[in-house]
Amino acid sequence: MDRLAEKLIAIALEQGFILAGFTTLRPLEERADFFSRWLAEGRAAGMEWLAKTPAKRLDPRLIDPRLRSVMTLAWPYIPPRPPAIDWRAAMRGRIAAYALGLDYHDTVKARALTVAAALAAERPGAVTRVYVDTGPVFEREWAAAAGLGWFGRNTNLLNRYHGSYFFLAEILTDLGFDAPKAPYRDHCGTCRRCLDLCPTGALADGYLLEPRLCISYLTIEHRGAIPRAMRPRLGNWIFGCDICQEVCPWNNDATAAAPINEALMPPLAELLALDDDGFRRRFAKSAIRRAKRSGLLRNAAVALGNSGNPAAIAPLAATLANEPDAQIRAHAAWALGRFDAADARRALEQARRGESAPEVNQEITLAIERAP
Ligand code: B12
Repeated sequence: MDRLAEKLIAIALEQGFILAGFTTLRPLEERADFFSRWLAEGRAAGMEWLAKTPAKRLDPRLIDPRLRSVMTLAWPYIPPRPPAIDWRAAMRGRIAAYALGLDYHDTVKARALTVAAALAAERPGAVTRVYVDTGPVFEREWAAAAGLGWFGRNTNLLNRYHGSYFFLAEILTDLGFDAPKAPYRDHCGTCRRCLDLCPTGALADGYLLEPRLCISYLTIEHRGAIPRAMRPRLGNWIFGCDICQEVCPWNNDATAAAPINEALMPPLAELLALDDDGFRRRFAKSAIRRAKRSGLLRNAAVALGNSGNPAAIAPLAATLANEPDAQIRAHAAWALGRFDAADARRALEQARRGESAPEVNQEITLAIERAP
């Protein structure tokens, strides 16, 4: 490795990155068929931005023809260790560990920009373009090619010492850096825990994820109604999902050493009561704002329905009666329909008399009929 590469890796580690490497940019020809099939099958679902510039995603030099190589970086986050409480009794939701604290798009990008600035200081005039999930870049592909880890069966990038609880960032540059001599070996072996234990069956052999079944997609990216058949399967996940990482043996040690974190399980009724201002104040700097208030409260209503706890009926009834957002009312109606209880039925019948949105009325009717 040349001296500049070594120096930049040292700077990246000083900044707090745990892994850094380099590789040469090239067209990802071996992924072209896979990706066009993936798009044609509608797997991008509501993430229409994934389909926008497929050629650039497959060949970053189309972003800027001067680009020659990439420095890839991994930034760690605290693995999930929720308190061992019965979420149904406590009516607590579950959020993915990556979403705790400040939004990584901002914090990690700031650190990567510092590394890019160091590169530019060493080689004045060098072109640098920094991404942290902020452009048409197949981030895991470049990280794997740069030797940071292997493409796991759960489709996350995995490293033997760091598992997968890290974010990826890239500095694309016109400088030439060498790729590692040998690829990082695949260590999934015959393990299929992520495939077997995904509650919605979103993962299949062949590094294949079906976002339309993935809880992470449904709770973060999906807009509009959550398909009825999927709602019971979300359990209490209200933003993202960590199951395919939690069950991965390469994450065991890190998880066991992590502190218990109450914030992974926010009280559902409290979330359901957030108005626009409350949502903005609470999540202004968090990745959770991506779901918007409408998505997060929709998810909280579904989780309260899944809790089976009769104490959830009162907050759901209040939402059905007073919530201005029809999508949230519709999911509150569905959730009330999960309870075989007189007060849930009364709330539904009362709401039906004043409800004007057809999609909410339909949910109310199905809920009163206690349709599956
Ligand atoms: C879209 C997206 C999602 C979507 C789709 C996920 C997916 N697997 O594609 C949804 C919303 C579901 C999602 C969920 C999550 N995501 Co996400 N996501 C992205 C994003 C923006 C693009 C990914 C992408 O290009 N998908 C397109 C499809 C085609 O990818 P794919 O289905 O995995 O297909 C690839 C493989 O199948 C591979 N392939 C095909 N054939 C073969 C053959 C062989 C031999 C091999 C090795 C590979 C291979 O090629 C395809 C292209 O790489 C990236 C950031 C980025 N710009 O790269 C973050 C990113 C992948 N996500 C990230 C994270 C943290 C998550 C979650 C863990 C968040 C959470 N806790 O809820 C989950 C994990 C779910 C999972 N198992 O993937 C991190 C992953 C970090 C890591 N260590 O890998 C990234 C890199 C963001 C970041 N900057 O850190 N995500």
